[in-house]
Amino acid sequence: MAQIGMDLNRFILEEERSHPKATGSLSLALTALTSAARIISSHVRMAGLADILGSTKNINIQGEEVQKLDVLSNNILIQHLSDSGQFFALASEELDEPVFPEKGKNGKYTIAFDPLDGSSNINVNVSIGTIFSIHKKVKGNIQDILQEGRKQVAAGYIVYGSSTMLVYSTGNGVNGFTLDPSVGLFLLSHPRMELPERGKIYSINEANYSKWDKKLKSYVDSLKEKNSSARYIGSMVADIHRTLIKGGIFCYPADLKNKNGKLRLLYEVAPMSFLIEQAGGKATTGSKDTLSIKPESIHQRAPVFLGSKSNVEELLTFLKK
Ligand code: AHM
Ligand code: MG
Repeated sequence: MAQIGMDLNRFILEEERSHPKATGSLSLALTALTSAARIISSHVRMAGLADILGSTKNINIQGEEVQKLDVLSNNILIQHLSDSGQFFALASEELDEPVFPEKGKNGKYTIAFDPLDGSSNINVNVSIGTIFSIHKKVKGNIQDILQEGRKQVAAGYIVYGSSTMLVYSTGNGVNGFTLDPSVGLFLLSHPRMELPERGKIYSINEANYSKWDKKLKSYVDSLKEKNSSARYIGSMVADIHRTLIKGGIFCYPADLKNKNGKLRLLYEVAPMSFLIEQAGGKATTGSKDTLSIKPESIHQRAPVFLGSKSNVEELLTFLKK
């Protein structure tokens, strides 16, 4: 059993040792990712200052052009993940097409990521995050990126909140690590995260109520008659982080305007569903298991309802009525 305070790199290596056939590639892949996360975190922490220092024609004090944080985060991830040599293909929310790094020709994995989710919240100092989803390379072509969520070998997020935390799973439970900024290490702070069987919080953008179908309306109406609380940050990473810890339900449904919802299957819905399931919860589109959808394109969207088992099952009874 891993000890609270264990360094993430040691945790990754110990997990690897428990798989006798592991070659170390996944450990190297995760290590590259966590290095990028530490650098992104330090930029996010400077966001307010960077804006002030960069206000004169966007040139900072070092004479460099100040990049928008989501572009910067994307560049940092592309560079670290490509240089690691572990990734055959990379897909990012910020890029129309996938990248096949020169150094990753023999890489065993593909990765899809949202470099800075919830970036509209940067200017108001609200939590934002990075989300990632890793699959094995199968045939060595673009189709390898378009695999079902169920086939993920690792998934997780980094939340840049009141502290920076990395939460991830390799299919053997979910563990959370908090960045100690004084030494630059992620330390195990939340071992074996598990959702409560039921929670009282529901999280949905109710401004879209008039566009929902009537079954969803009646579900949300019913919650108001019960002992419920509403919380909606508008940063998926932060909303999911709360859901993992406190339970309840998070929803981004399809509606009259967004026929497939808003969130992207590959780098938002699938990795978060994987974590929620690994922590004992449940994830659905309302009609099927989110992890069983075979993606057809990189930026495809999907409706999602996820959280504590009992809350999601209750929602499904409304949707079936
Ligand atoms: P982004 O990837 O462009 O930042 O958009 C995704 C974000 C999620 O973090 C959040 O759950 C959702 O958009 C909020 O959308 P809305 O403002 O429609 O409620
Ligand atoms: Mg996003």
